[in-house]
Amino acid sequence: MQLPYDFPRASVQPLIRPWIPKWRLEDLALWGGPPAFPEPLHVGRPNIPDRRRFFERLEDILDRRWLTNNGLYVQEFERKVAAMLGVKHCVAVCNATVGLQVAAQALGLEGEVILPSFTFVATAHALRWLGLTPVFCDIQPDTLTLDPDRIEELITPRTSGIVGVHVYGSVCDVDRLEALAAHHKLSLMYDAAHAFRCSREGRMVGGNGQAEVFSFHATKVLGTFEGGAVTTNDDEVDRKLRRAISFGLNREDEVVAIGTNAKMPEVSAAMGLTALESLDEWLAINRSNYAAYREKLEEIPGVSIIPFDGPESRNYQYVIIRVDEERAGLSRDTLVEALRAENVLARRYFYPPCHLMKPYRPSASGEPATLPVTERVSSQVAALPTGTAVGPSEIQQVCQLIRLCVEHGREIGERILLRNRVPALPTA
Ligand code: T4K
Repeated sequence: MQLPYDFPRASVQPLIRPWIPKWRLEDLALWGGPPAFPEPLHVGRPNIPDRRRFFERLEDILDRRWLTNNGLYVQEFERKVAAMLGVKHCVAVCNATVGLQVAAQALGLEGEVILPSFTFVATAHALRWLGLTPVFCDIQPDTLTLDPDRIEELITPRTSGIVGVHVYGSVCDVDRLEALAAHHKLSLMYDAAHAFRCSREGRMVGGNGQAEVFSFHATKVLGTFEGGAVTTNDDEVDRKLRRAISFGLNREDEVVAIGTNAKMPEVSAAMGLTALESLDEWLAINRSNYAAYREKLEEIPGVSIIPFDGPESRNYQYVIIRVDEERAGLSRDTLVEALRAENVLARRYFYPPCHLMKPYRPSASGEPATLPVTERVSSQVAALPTGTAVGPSEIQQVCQLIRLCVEHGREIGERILLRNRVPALPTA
């Protein structure tokens, strides 16, 4: 199809972002000077695929006047994702939050469900929205995923399932979780929002447990504006999912179950299909950004990058650092404040942990959950900008800023304290 307009085809954005080099404590924007980057450097800047291909698909959708409800593009997207992940069924959905809900419903979860507190709040909200009780479990200090050794103590007669989260693409100990779930006759599903194209022991995420839920939100490595997918190898779960995402309809006018509207529209599927064509290129950029950060951060005391080494497939969607306040001389929060002043919009993913958020905090009479690893990690981590909108020179500058902050860690902390001190009221 010949389009009447011309769009740049490039899927990688040109990097024309000048920055101000900073070498001295006084240069920091914390004290009111200009930020290192005139334009903000975001975590989660979307990857933009080939516009011409996308607009061709869009024209086709409009020509055929089939905009949603299991259209041809959704079907093709589902087939391609299932084939890529080596899983039998893929059900495209409007976002991962609702995807988690329809998956939980398809698995028949009820009562209490065990999940990590160290996750984006959507995992907990999805369950709570269905009237389930999230029971928060601690994580392993190395993988940052559900600690299988802490699960059994949380199982009660009301427990119906476990929801693991492959946080940052770090894949849960799926074998041990599988064994635990089987032993206690619990359902098992995964929040795989971060784990598209990640593997464990050579097995792609997608077929673990009874269902896995991916996010294709704009900020994810593969974005469909909003979107997600539930994958499963179980025919019955697939059948229930397809019914649930479309109002519980079996046929045109036969409603056989409680359902919702969780369908992915054609425009999102068109975006997803176009994005799949650039995915390998984006993964390579993410990997090289990760390597550049790792190399530059290696020499900075107290700041470490979450390791993703080894032969596994990773999407490197998030570059996560951990700040050890003792060694770095400044806290994660102070470092994030300093970076944000420089227009490096680092994010505290995930802080606070869910169990300390208002809707999930125990009531005055309740027993507070003790999740020491979660609480420590959550106070130390920050996500740095990566993806196709970030290049090597920007990474170099971000790392230089981190180095500068760590070199003057204690002084920065003291100055911020002084600056924030409320002046005493004059006495009469
Ligand atoms: N489970 C887990 C473990 C998750 O992390 C998530 C979502 C879910 C489930 C639920 O998935 P979805 O229902 O969303 O499919 C963002 C995303 O909205 C959310 O999808 C993601 N995880 C979470 C970790 O991050 P916010 O509130 O932090 O996003 P926001 O709007 O601040 O955007 C992040 C940055 O990206 C901003 O600095 C600006 C930039 N950005 C964002 C958008 C949307 C852009 O440059 N362009 C854009 O179009 O939640």
